[in-house]
Amino acid sequence: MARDITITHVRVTPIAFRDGPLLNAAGIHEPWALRSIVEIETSDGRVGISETYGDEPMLKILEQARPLLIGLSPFALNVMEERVRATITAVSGAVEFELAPGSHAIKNVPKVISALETGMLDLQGQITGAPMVDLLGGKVRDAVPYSAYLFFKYAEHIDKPYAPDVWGEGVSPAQIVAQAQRMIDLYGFQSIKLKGGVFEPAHEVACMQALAKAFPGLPLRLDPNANWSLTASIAAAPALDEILEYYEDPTPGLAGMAELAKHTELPLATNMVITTMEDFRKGCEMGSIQVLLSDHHYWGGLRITQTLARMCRLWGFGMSMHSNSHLGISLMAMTHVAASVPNLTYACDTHYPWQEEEVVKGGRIRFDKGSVAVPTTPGLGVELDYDVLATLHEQYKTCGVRNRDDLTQMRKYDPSFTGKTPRF
Ligand code: GKR
Ligand code: MG
Repeated sequence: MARDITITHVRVTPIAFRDGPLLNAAGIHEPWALRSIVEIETSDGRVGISETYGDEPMLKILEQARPLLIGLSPFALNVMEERVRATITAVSGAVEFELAPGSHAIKNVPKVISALETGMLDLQGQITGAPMVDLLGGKVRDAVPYSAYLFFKYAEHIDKPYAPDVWGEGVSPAQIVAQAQRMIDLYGFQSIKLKGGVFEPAHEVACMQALAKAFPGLPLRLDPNANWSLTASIAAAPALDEILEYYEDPTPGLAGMAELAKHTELPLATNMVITTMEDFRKGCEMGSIQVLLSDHHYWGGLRITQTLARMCRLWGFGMSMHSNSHLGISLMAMTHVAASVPNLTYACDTHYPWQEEEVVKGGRIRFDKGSVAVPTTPGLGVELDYDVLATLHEQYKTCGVRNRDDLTQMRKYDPSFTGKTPRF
């Protein structure tokens, strides 16, 4: 009987995988990205899985949370949430989004709830024979669209820990167009996002104009990660008004975004100024945004993502999803929840094309015309490849990275780099 099944073990395995020298507002990606893989085992021998941040503070709170599940039914999501809230310390203070939410102590509780919820939903699906999306009310689409997520980048890491990636340098408008072309050829994406906040706004606008020319009709977005002052964001708006589908987090703060909204025709999107329900309320009052990028990893799971989607519908906001460096377990969790959201108005972000390694059986997840098919098999629809898990864990042990730190990495290239924002 399903109701007799209980959770007997929880394992957390930190992993490290190769990541490109991708530039952003904070600096540059290190050669190794960290994640952790959570396995939740039941009395009848099933294993539910999830993927989350792998930074040290995250591992510490996952370790605190592990015993909370023992003896619990995989269906007891509400009890799990209560136990996490009662046990995990949320560091209080202003909620400021960092590019590395894995180290973000204010989001401790939702991050842990999300990691456990995904694994428990995977188990529920396996037990009932239903794909995870069915436990979320069923799918409203058969495949979930993702966008081509472009980055300015160097050709190789300064530390040269392994052979350079196949993408080459991505700095000039022509190189960015070539990067987009390659990504579209490989995955069929039908919209494009450029991670900005790296070079002077005029250069980034020129790259967007080059993309608009090279891919007429394809929706485009630019995300400077709040590294542009309000003045710079307003100045860039007229040129961008003509070519973007939305303008993502150009400038910091709800007030800055609200002021910018008066100077642009573009919808303003965010994964930075609204990361809590309190921000959501304030953002509505202030008119700061028109598109919310959710992320189940730090908002508190798949079910709260559905709540956010309902709130976005109520307020007439568009909705999409944010991403950090991740592997296939996260991609599938995003795909299940995105398939359940009727008002997913824009293709989701994913860093997936930048990752060469994969921890799920069968290797890398396939994209067809830029979309991932929603699994029809029970649960999450992917399983762990234990040999690869062991290899990626070994890489974690030897790589030396314990917390994502794009700033320190950037200082290896440019010792005078301050990381101060907004920089432009
Ligand atoms: O991976 O460099 C990156 C991104 O900048 C990431 O850290 C951001 O959180 O992709 C993200 C975003 O949309 O803001
Ligand atoms: Mg963003």
